[in-house]
Amino acid sequence: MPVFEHATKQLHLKLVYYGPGMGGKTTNLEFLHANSRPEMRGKLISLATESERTLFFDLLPVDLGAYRGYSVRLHLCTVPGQIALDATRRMILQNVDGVVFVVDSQPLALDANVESIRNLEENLALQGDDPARKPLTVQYNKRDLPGSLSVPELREALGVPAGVAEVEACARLGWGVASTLKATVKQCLQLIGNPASRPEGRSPSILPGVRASMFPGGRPTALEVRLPAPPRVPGGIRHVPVRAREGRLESEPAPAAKARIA
Ligand SMILES: Nc1nc2c(ncn2[C@@H]2O[C@H](COP(=O)(O)OP(=O)(O)OP(=O)(O)O)[C@@H](O)[C@H]2O)c(=O)[nH]1
Ligand SMILES: [Mg+2]
Repeated sequence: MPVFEHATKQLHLKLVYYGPGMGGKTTNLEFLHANSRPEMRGKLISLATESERTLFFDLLPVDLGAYRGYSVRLHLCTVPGQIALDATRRMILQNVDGVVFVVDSQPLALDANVESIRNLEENLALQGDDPARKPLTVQYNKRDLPGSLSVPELREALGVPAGVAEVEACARLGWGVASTLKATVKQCLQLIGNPASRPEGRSPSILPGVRASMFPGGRPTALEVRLPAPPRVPGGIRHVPVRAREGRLESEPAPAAKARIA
């Protein structure tokens, strides 16, 4: 739910990176942190275990610049993908404005992707949100790995309907990371329209139409989502061009248990 502060002309958006464990959620935030202008971003706070798994969440505040006279402050969060940490995921999802679902494109991760989508739907519904009316971007990550499933294969297996924003990415090298963020912010700003016309405090972030559910076993029929023309998305995130593909990337050695503030 975007928060409007009219006295200071500020607009806050909370975006949550969701998806299976080890899919690349934290890596997205690390890349954004490393490649956004220092004056535009806050500290990246991460609480991870020895094996790099997010134990609680990652949080990165980013100033996006001005949108219709309001400064836009993004609060980017990741959930922990480990199945057991569901209570934490529910807590982090509260008041979410837009979701980035990070898909792990490897064949062995397919079941985990599906499980995570179901879990996202359940947790959104538990807090009273309609999953089919929440701004959403599907990021097909780890496209650099040989043997990855193709995007059409993943789209079909995960039931991603037409109308959902999709981005291919290699978060490790930064491909598609900024476009994923921009696609999600754009949807949120489309919903807001003119911030000055919104009441002070929180407003709901709900799509005006109902798209097909991408959630297996969810709503089977699709209605078109009709949105107004997209507004200009302010700058602030610098996308670093990525070098040529370098083949399979092995995981770096796991650092010791850490609570990081970068
Ligand atoms: N090859 C490759 N590796 C990636 C990519 N994105 C992330 N990784 C690696 O995948 C591993 C897991 O990435 P994380 O970002 O920690 O995954 P996560 O989704 O935050 O995992 P949890 O915190 O357990 O939910 C790390 O070793 C990353 O370097 C990618 O696009 N390509
Ligand atoms: Mg993580």
